[in-house]
Amino acid sequence: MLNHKLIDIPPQEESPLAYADGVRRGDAMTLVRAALDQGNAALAFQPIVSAQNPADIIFYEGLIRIPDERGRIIPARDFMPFVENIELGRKIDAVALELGLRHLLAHPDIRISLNMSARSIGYGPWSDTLARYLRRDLNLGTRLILEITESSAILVPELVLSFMKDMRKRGITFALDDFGAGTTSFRYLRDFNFDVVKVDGQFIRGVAQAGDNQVLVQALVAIAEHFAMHTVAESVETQADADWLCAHGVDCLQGYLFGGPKINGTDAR
Ligand code: G
Ligand code: MN
Repeated sequence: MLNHKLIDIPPQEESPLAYADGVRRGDAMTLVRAALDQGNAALAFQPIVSAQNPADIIFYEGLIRIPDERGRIIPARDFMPFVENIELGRKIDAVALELGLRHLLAHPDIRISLNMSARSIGYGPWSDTLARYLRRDLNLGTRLILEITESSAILVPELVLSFMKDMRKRGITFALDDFGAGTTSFRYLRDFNFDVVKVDGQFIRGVAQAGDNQVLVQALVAIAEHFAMHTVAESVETQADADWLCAHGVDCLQGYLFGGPKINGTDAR
């Protein structure tokens, strides 16, 4: 893992957490704004492999990365929480989409998944970018997977449902990201009818040894199978976990065991 900090938090007398969070938020926003202005955002790609045959790469997830002032790579989890509910978050999604679709166009033999927030559906620059690429290559959608978290989808379920209906006509498939991490609503799970669910990494890490996680993963896989959704396990880090997941019917595996996110071959975890 890259050992980075957005800021050095000074010693604090009063309410260190609130203070640090406020500074981090401001700092994250400044970093993101600068990276977007300077065109410095990049996508890292991580393989998702077949559980039965890990040499078979099913698709790549594109993960947005921005450099800090010293050129170190900052992963999305360190800045997205601070910007995902404001326009900067929409801008990041639009840039990630543009970079991902460009990569997809340049590499006709691969499939790519891209993360999106449900809020971006109504953001002009995001939907215009998608429409522009789909016009340019009528088959591009068949190689595109859009990942949405459930917590994001249930904010605007009607909007997400009609968007999914439209985009499925263009061949796009949909993945429910971080399955199990939020408040899973079975009603929406059924209605959204995702093609793929990605089981959250917190249930996967160490699953071969952890009885609780084994029960939870088996339950999530049973639900997915019932609704004919493919399953991906996130954060597969050990061979023992991979073997357990494969033996319990998980279709695809993603994680450092098979390769971390890379930008042009360089590690970008
Ligand atoms: O929310 P989403 O699942 O899209 O986020 C994927 C994130 O998980 C990426 O930032 C990626 O760097 C990270 N990641 C990918 N593989 C692993 C892994 O094997 N272990 C851990 N801890 N994180 C991972
Ligand atoms: Mn994802």
